[in-house]
Amino acid sequence: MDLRQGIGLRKLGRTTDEFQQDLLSNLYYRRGTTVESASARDAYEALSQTVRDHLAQRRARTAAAQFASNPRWVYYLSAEYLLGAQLEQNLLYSGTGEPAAEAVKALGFSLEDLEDLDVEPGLGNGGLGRLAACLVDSLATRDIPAVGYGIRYDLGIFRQIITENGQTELPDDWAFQGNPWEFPAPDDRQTVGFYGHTEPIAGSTTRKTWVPGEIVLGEPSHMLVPGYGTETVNIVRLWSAKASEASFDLSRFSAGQYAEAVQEAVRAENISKVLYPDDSTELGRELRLKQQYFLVSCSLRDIVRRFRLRNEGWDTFADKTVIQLNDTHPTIAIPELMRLLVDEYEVEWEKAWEITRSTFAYTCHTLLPEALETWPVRMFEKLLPRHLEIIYLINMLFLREVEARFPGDHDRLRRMSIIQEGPERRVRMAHLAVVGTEAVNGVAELHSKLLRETVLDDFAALWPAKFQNVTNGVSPRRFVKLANPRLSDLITEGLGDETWLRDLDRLAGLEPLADDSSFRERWQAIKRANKVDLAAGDPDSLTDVMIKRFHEYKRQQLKVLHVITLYQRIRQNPAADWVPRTVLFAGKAAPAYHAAKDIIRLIATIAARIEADPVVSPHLKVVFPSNYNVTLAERIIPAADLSEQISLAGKEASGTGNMKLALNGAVTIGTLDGANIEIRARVGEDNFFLFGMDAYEAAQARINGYHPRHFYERDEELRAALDTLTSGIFGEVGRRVAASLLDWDEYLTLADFRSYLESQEQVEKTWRDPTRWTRMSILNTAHSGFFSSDRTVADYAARIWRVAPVPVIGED
Ligand code: T68
Repeated sequence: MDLRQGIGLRKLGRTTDEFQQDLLSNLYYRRGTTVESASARDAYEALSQTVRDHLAQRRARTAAAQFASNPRWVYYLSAEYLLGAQLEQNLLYSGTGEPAAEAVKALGFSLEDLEDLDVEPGLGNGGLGRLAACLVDSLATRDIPAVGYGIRYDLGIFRQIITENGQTELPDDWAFQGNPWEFPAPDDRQTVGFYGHTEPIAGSTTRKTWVPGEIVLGEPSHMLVPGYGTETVNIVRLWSAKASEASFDLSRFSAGQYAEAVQEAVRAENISKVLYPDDSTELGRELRLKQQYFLVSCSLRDIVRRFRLRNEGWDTFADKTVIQLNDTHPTIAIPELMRLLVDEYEVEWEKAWEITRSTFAYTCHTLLPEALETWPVRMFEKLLPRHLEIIYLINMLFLREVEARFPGDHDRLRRMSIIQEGPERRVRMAHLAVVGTEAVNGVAELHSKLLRETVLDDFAALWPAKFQNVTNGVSPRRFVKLANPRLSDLITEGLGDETWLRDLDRLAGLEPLADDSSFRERWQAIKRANKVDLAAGDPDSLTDVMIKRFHEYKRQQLKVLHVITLYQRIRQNPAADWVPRTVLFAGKAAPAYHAAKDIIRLIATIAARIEADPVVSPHLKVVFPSNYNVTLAERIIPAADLSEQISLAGKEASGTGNMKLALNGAVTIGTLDGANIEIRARVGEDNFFLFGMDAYEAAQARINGYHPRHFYERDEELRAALDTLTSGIFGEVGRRVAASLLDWDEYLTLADFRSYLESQEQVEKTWRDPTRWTRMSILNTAHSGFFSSDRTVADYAARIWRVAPVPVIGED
């Protein structure tokens, strides 16, 4: 039997009977229980294993086909993955949904009951983490040989509870009851060094020996990443830190010093203990740098191990390997690969540098200068002494190149250096990432352009061809098919088949149906049914959603000023014909980001006050469900009428929630920021509510001297809203938010207020005409096909990775 070809597996059955038999085997042999005494958890575990086995068979065939074709592999390095719940997705992707539902029913449960037990691994903060998950989905769907590498945090993004006091954070012990979707692979564990010192090697000027002072083990496990409508199943490999045996101090234990005996082991295992709840603000903690190096060191050794299975020379490494850096978090991979090649495998520095540069590519996800990672040189020196030496050498050679191109331009050298000089010298990770990669991309047209013109302008002048744009995308499987089954069925009926799920441009075929009144009615009825399911407010009200991380640049505070204005207008004229609205906020703030937490608390306070107000509450409701995550997003998005994308132009790199909402027929109110611009260009100006300054006007406004009080004084309603906050009726927190807007207003909220309100009036005018609104909604869906992450992956594959699909042949 030729196991390499994946032959010799008993084919798993897809009929209800066969599925039921497999489910029972898992219940008996793996759970060790019986039909009579099976709990919901037993049924959930047995079901998950049965579904997993179907994917594992495809995985075996995928691995065989991919190995046989000896392709260029895509390795996606990301500190974050927000994979979402797995059961429902894997039922869909394995095509076992129907037999599973039947088999589970025979056990006395429903699929929905069991899906409630399926905990989502919250291994990320926001858009960057969810993008990683959409890209691995699309890589598999496009049959591209790929592995995603990440960290298996014991505690994911904190669980959030919203009360009138704002946000409370609780630990998220997501795998407390085990994770049935994961395969441990202890044989592939790696050893990671930290601290220590370096020693010269006789006869070499570039090679050194690094003698680490601490050793930690990295243990991998992987989750299966199936493609949709194809046989490919790729993996995401996640690393857990484990203490080495030597770190247990037996003599201390014997002396009764129990805590001291395990101290070192605890320190080692802390590396993968918790995800930093950080979104865009730099957090200078040594543990975070340790996490980054831990991910990089384990993953690179695994990549090298896989490469060496074939006994090919280093000359072919970059032909067979492309490593995509998801933001700068894994950028230490650049000096780490140099260290492996030069110190451990004795490759000449120049050769190693050529290999390294043609192996890596870097995606930048921000424009906020404070979000560009830098690390103190002294921290690097202590934790990664050899890497710092390598960075110095890379920098010296790089600056020599700059000097040759721009002789005597010392200011340019200072600006471009990987090392930032000053009282505290720091390593600029974005500069290292640009210098050490073949391609650098932003995540939306405007973002990529602003990167070239502002943050990375000197680098774009030196290497114009290196800079590219790859606009983000989202998985239509998760965010339309799974999240919105009613709409998916209607789309399939409208288009005649389900191929749109793999070819999202086909949604354009819905355009003529926007003029079909019976189609519109059904579209509208689905939106309403989704609102009933969400149960957030009156299903006939305009459901106005702002769902994203809390950050001042995203301007939840602008939405708050709008809500207060509506509140006051209604109170002044209760009998008028108000458009009923349900304003839904959801999202988390970093626990140390006090200004963002203030805004959450203010919203909770306002929501309670409106609820208690008999004059206002019939027309306006504010809701703030706790613990926004992928699962909750999948419930809110299908119910949304209006999508709030109101960041200050030039600050949101792309946004991906904007795409998910448009695909589900929500109409956007937004600024010319990030991917909003591309959404508007596609859905059409008439089907998008635009307001506010553009990125150039916003930058100019700051330069010309921005005075928020000027807007306060000139706009009566704005003044009333801010005075209300200052009056204290919404608590001390209202005062603080008002003061920060009046005194500084970093993100020009007050400058865009009037334009935003006018645009909201257009929203209401349109809403009063259901035919017009529903047409807009349909056209948003019809013209959002471009925002599939399948297209994003195709762009990376063609322009950055230069890889082709490797199809996996099915059994049937
Ligand atoms: C987001 N970034 C961008 N960062 O804000 C968003 N940051 O515009 C874009 O659509 C998305 O990336 C995908 O490209 C983030 O989500 C983080 O979560 C983050 C995490 C750690 C440190 C810094």
